[in-house]
Amino acid sequence: MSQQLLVPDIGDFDEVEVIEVLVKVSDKIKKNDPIVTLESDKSSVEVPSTFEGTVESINVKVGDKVSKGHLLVTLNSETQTQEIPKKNIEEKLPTDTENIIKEAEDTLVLKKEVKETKILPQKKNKNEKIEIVKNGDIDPIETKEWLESLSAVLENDGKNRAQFLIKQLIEHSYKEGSDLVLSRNTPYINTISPEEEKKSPGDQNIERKIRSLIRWNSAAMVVRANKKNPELGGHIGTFASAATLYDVGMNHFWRAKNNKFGGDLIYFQGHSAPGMYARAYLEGRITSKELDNFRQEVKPGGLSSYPHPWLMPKFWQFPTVSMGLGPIMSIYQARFTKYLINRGLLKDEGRKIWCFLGDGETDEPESLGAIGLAAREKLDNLIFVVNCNLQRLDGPVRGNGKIIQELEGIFRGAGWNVIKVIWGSYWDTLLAKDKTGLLIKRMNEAVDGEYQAFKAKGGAFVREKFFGKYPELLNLVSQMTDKDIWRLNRGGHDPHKVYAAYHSAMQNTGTPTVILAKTIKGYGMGKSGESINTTHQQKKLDEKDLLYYRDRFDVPLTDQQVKNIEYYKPPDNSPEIKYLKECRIKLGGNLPERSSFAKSIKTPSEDIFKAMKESTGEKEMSTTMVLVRMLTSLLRDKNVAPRLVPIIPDEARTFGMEGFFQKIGIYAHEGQKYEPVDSEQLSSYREDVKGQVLEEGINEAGAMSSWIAAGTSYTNHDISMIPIYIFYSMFGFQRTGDLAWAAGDNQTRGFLIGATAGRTTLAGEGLQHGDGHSHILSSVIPNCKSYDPTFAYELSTIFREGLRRMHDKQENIFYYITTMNENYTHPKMPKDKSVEKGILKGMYLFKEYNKYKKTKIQLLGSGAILREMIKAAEILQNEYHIDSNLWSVTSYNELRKEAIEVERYNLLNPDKRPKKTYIEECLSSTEGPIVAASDYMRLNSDQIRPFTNKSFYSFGTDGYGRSDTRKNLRKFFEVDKEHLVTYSLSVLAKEQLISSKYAKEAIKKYKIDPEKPIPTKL
Ligand SMILES: Cc1ncc(C[n+]2csc(CCOP(=O)(O)OP(=O)(O)O)c2C)c(N)n1
Ligand SMILES: [Mg+2]
Repeated sequence: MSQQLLVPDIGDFDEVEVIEVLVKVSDKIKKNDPIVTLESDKSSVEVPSTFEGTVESINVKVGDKVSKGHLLVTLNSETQTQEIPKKNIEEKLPTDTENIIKEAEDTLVLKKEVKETKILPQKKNKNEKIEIVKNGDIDPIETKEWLESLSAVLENDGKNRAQFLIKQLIEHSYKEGSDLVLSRNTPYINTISPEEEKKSPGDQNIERKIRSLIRWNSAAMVVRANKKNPELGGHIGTFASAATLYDVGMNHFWRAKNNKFGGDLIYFQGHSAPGMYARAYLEGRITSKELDNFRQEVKPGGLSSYPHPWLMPKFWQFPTVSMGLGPIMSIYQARFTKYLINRGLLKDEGRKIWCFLGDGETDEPESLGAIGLAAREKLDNLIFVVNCNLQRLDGPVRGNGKIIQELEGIFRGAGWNVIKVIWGSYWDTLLAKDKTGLLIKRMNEAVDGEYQAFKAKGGAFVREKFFGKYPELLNLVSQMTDKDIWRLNRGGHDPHKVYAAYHSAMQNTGTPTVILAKTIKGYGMGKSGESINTTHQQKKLDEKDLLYYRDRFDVPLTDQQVKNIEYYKPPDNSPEIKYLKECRIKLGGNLPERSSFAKSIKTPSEDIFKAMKESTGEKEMSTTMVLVRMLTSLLRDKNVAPRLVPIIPDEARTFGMEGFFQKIGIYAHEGQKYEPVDSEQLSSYREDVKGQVLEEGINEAGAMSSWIAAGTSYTNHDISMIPIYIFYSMFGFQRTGDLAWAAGDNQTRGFLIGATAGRTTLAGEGLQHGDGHSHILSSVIPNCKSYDPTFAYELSTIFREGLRRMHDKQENIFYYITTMNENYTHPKMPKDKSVEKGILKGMYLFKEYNKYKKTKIQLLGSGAILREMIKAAEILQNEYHIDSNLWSVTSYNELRKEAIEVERYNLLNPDKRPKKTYIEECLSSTEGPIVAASDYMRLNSDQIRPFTNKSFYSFGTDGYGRSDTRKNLRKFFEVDKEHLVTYSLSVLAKEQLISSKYAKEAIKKYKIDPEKPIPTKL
């Protein structure tokens, strides 16, 4: 039977243009196959078929304007008529909703029951004096009874029942009107009780020996480097505090990538790098010569100061040393792993993402800023380990408080599974022996400033200041020597406790886990750096300290060897090395190790980009729209389509990308539990567990982290993805520049699109939005290629080349491209072969004005300002008889990079024939001075000034932006056609090529005020 396919509800648009008809008569089409592409003045969207069938007739053609209800095609269809697909909302209520309803119902029943049976306590007379006895307890006997009841429950029915009852009590107290905020904190003791601890299967003796050797070698490499040259620096204290945390992971938990398994991903804390090298040395992956080249990276074979994949691309996977970036990137890594799994692109192998961070590092907003997302998205593949050595660089992290408790509250509140590893096994007996509850009380009371001092000042001090506060506690330790007290260890240094915590974290499902491990900064460094405020920067140990360190960890070196600061590596057939290697073999291989087995993605054919290379005729469109059109076309390329990862920080509608919502869906790990309010519309907000778009909300740092995760998927998941992160250009490099730098280090491959770009192009938004410098900022990143195209064919040429270089040829570069929201017509791509090459190299001759052959000028225009320059060239020709070469400069950054390379070559090869820079190739044999202008600061075009050997004048948008019309803004910043004409005339006069009267006349004609201050002062 015949079915009519009509234009569905397309939102607030009417009379939209058909820009593509994607079917032909007698084509067989399936449901959801695109029929036509419609384009409003802001966005383009494909209309999918709502039934299967054969096309009988087509009722529209390209260029037609259609509205809702317009007949598109008639189909001969076997199947039944179907409306625009409504969401697959199951009749059944989502489980969570059911649970909420059930909980509410239970509450009602409970409330009723309680009402009936409740014996109301005698209300206390308001004026009655309540006597507060010791410690705020008005009725210690009653307290005792309650506690005894709880103990009985714990003993008879276990901790779950006890927890249940406590939860009931809390809920009940709220229902009865108590508004006390009950603490999100648990006491200052380990989360896992000794009875619940999973015992390590490892050989503790041998593991201690191995750990001691790693400790020694890592300290030795820092000390040796600094002996060689104190400039080199390095850290001993961070790894000294974290050695056990890493060792337990390396020996028992972290699985490497191999041909059977994708590998766990470990974000190592930047300052503990020496420890990773020291282990790799024992494993035979790094030589002693390389250890001696720690922090001497200029010659090949040096070891990088911190984890930098750029510098050690076969070793380090994640750059973490700019504090806060590791944590946020790891969260989005865990989320992206789930994204790949949910989209069916990656096998779910239960891989984990571990991130190590310092307790001081948690003060970085990036460290904690995304923990809500991790809980919301149920990232149970994520484990944070916070090394709580209570110190940062200058001193204590929370001298007056307790960082572990603070973090516990924050993470618990966000919905994480929190495991505190505070006390080592030596404390277990004491805690069990203490029946007064005073030990926990004292533990709760002492602040981190005190805990730091306890580990700096010895056992007698701890006896006096910690236990000495209560006679009962003094009594508790009366049988212990000061040495015994000193040996009371911290959880993060106890391999049993750490093993139990890691094991428990591995079992946890439904939430991310954070392990808060209490350690000692500079553990083992003695007087020279254990738990003192200067520990962080300690990079030298004198002979006495080294001997102490050796003895403390029983390193089998003679005094002389210690004095020589020799490394220690047992023979390969020693039990230690065999054990170490066996552990890693069991866990699949070495860590850290970076590799990639990803296949390249074939560059899409030229056809996909064909439409972008044609003239748009009368039709005006912005480059942002061109980009969206191009992405829509790319979604039809079977190689590229599944790999595209559009990333948007809540701006899809600004950029006209809402069409993607319906077409490829928004990723949502729980699918869509509600019918979206706009479900009838073509661009309805469709969330889907297989959704492709990462809609990040207002979160540029998160979006950038997602982009990095996707752009490094080729190495971390062995599948290349093509992330395209689109943002307000002002909130890109300026906002998240450090992440962009880390992305370069990480060899991220993908596109950053600075949309609504240009200081005068995003007209109404003003000072904080008008971007006139993002290209300067992007220029500082060595492997970032940035472009400021004007026309559709320029943009599509650059984009295709990006795909070819990054994803087909697998080059470690990324692209920053600015797109604008100003609508204008786009010309056809010039035929000349040099154009494509020029677009990619940074400039090409757009047009030559050569009518009068008297006076000539070189005009360089970019991005939004190229069109002003075109108009200026026409005025100069028509009104002043001045010829010009008009160049479209797509990238000053690219031009400069090439020029400095050529210049350097020429200077270093004085006897060879000098090479020509591309700038020279373009400009050296041309006539007249150069006038260059862009919508960015003058510094942008000034970049090529030294390479032109000509008079060069830059114009740009230096100064704070402001909101106004584009015309007024361009006049204000002096980059409108009138100013460009006037400045050109003035430049020609200065070069004595024409009389100055023309410039003077133009200043008058265009009402330019020479007295107006420069915009940087306004
Ligand atoms: C963004 C950033 N700011 C500052 C530093 C300098 N810095 C390096 S380590 C450090 C202290 C680290 O303390 P913490 O996070 O507690 O780590 P720990 O060494 O104690 O394990 C500081 C301030 C940095 N690396 N990154
Ligand atoms: Mg610290």
